[in-house]
Amino acid sequence: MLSPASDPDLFADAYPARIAALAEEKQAGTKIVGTLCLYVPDEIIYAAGADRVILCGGSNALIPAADEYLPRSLCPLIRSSFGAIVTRDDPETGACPHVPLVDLVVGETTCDGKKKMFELLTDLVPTYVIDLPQKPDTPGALLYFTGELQKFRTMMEELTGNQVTDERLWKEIRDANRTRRLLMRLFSLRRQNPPPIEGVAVIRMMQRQFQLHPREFRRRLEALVTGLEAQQPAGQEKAARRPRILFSGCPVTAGNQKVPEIIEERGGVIVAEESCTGTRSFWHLVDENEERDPLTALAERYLQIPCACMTPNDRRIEHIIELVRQFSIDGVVYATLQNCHGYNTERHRVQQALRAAGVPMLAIETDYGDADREQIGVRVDAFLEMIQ
Ligand code: BJ8
Repeated sequence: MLSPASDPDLFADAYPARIAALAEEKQAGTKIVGTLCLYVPDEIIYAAGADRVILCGGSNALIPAADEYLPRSLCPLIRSSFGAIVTRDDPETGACPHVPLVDLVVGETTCDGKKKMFELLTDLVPTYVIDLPQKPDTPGALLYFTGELQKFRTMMEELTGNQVTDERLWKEIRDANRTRRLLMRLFSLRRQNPPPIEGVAVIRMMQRQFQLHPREFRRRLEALVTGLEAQQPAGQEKAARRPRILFSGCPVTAGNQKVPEIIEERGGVIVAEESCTGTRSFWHLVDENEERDPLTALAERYLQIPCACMTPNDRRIEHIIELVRQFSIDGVVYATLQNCHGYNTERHRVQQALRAAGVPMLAIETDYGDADREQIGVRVDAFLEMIQ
């Protein structure tokens, strides 16, 4: 089984090369866009001839710089992301070499904390915000979001000086769907018992999805998936069977794998992640029927992402139950960040649905610090023992 111990970070070596490539691209005039959410369609950014990096911060060290501007009652993801931007030109504290390369931050109206953070960002860096309808199933939501994507398309044309033609959009849609299908194949392999790869290794790879150029990510992913598919299933291990865990909740940003690490160090194995560093990033494809308007096809797909900022969010509950069945889950670890009201409040409905399905759940609310590592470990031990 591929584990972080045997292969600490499957795509780590790609990051330094990526920074060098971004710097060269920027020198040559390519615009670099920074995003913080799955709802911003990469397809439009790449169709405009720009490049994209993720700005979601996972480092605790960047939070103090943000606390000069933001209340401590925001989630660590927002504070860390903001900290990376305010320290972008400081060689002492600036920890993310890709942040100073960004020409435009593209935000989105998801949770309140992010929305207000983007307002402060406009004083620091050029920032554009896409308005996301949060009742995705109401009549008019699709039309409204398609209009927002049209405005974003125009914005990208102005930024880059390139026309975002339908032809370019369809090419990017096809390419992004190829990556989604590869991820689907990777996750299908994890239905095996034991799975051929551990969860922490997958999570670290999924984090790279948002840092690397999609072409490079897809090339490496394809090699990984075909390699794993070529392996014979290991069959039941002689050693004790490890409890199969569904990890569900807030995104696991780079630098913040504490909870997944604890689960696997203590004997569980994560076989699927219901998060933005998991199924939410690839579960739905964009319709490739080129007789349609590509922006409508994109809007349709992106509105299906079941983030807790949506209401009602039955789609997410149904997806969790679907994953529990497909991946033969023994227990769900529902891991959230402190002060993330959406995911923390939605916990109750997830718990109810899992109880009705007879699946145990452990809820963990944490931050980016290490102070609660031992305490979480004790709770994970008890949970794994209970479900074994
Ligand atoms: S699609 S999860 S990336 S919004 S953890 S900042 S929700 S208070 S990151 Fe997210 Fe897009 Fe949704 Fe995914 Fe707010 Fe919660 Fe913080 Fe969050």
